[in-house]
Amino acid sequence: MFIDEIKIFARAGHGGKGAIAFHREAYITKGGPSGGNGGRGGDVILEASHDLNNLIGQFFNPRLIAEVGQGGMGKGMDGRAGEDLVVKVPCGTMVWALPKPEVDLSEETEDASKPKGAPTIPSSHARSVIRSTDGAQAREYNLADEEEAAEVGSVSAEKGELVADLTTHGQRFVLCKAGRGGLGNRNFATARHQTPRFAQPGEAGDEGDFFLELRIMADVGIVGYPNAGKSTLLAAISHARPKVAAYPFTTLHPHIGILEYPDWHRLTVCDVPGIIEGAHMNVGLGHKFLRHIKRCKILVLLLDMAGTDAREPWDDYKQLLSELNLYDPALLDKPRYVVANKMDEPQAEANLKKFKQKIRRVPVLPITAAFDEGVAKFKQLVREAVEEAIAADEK
Ligand SMILES: Nc1nc2c(ncn2[C@@H]2O[C@H](COP(=O)(O)OP(=O)(O)OP(=O)(O)O)[C@@H](O)[C@H]2O)c(=O)[nH]1
Ligand SMILES: [Mg+2]
Repeated sequence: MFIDEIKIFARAGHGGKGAIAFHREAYITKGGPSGGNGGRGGDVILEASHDLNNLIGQFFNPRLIAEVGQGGMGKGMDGRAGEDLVVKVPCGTMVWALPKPEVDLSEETEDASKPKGAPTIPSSHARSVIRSTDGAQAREYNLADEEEAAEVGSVSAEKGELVADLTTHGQRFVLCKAGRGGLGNRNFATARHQTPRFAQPGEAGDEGDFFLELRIMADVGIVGYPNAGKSTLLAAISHARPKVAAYPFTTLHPHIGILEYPDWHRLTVCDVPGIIEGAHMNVGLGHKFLRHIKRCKILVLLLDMAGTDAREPWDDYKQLLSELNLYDPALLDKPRYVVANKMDEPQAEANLKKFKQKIRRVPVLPITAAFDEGVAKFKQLVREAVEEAIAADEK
């Protein structure tokens, strides 16, 4: 199961309460207040990790509750602090803070059976919204969804405010801050009030609903029509073993492969499901999974040059660009490379010639992914392309 969107609830630990106690010891009368302080609660912390590739951990454990602080004790003993809850999420996880449930005061007076002050939870928050790019669930995507700007602080009507973008391994974000422990009564003794019979309660920890969204961090994104051979290519260039089959939509969620070079250089490549005409209207698997190539440095447009199923490579190319543009025009600003696959098929050569006449400025690399032909050249091309893209970014 591949989970790239999940709603979670998080609550940091409540601070322990301060103790009310008085020193008792033989031969010491009126020993004075000795209530210790409560311990601090534990924070809920998200930590980006490159060992994970999806949000499956949060699917099975959507409630992140940190430990509470221990209360203060007599004899001046302070309570132990609650332990922080550190939850690992994959690199590329964006954290959206969902709006707090509204309290509808008008309903309170009408509905006497309801306890006072009970929050009215909008239906959208009432249950955990779990979406994945797996199978039929992918069709649940809301067509009205717009793609939001991905800068921390930006607000989306559906997902709330973007509070963090965890992109590098080890990066941490305090999702909910713990409450402080209360002070024990020994803190309140003064010359005029030597026996305070009160202490502070602990503070409540932060809590809230959050929406985690994964946008995979890969260097290269391979996009193309279904059956173009994207997964075959990924398998040829890396140790990844995505399913390859002669029917469309074999790949249902993104796969990552690591490209290794003799000098230990490494690149990550992302193979996403196939895109077809009308993907922006949710045809096929839709186009939501394209979020995973948003962070790629370069795009590889893989075309089936054999024109299987009477398709025209030029039409596929145009359609792909159009769908990418409809999803997010910024995708077309990325450096893109056209790779012509299935060159072993008889009609491929003629198709390639025709295709090259139409597309003059963009270089086309012919390969046969199934038989590893042109694959070494492909590896070299993407390496140079990624280095160029990084250099251009730094300028
Ligand atoms: N003749 C030939 N067939 C190929 C080549 N590359 C892939 N194929 C075949 O094309 C079919 C589809 O390959 P996949 O790698 O599953 O295609 P895909 O683009 O990942 O398809 P989806 O996951 O459905 O989007 C399979 O039957 C492959 O064996 C090639 O270079 N030559
Ligand atoms: Mg595939």
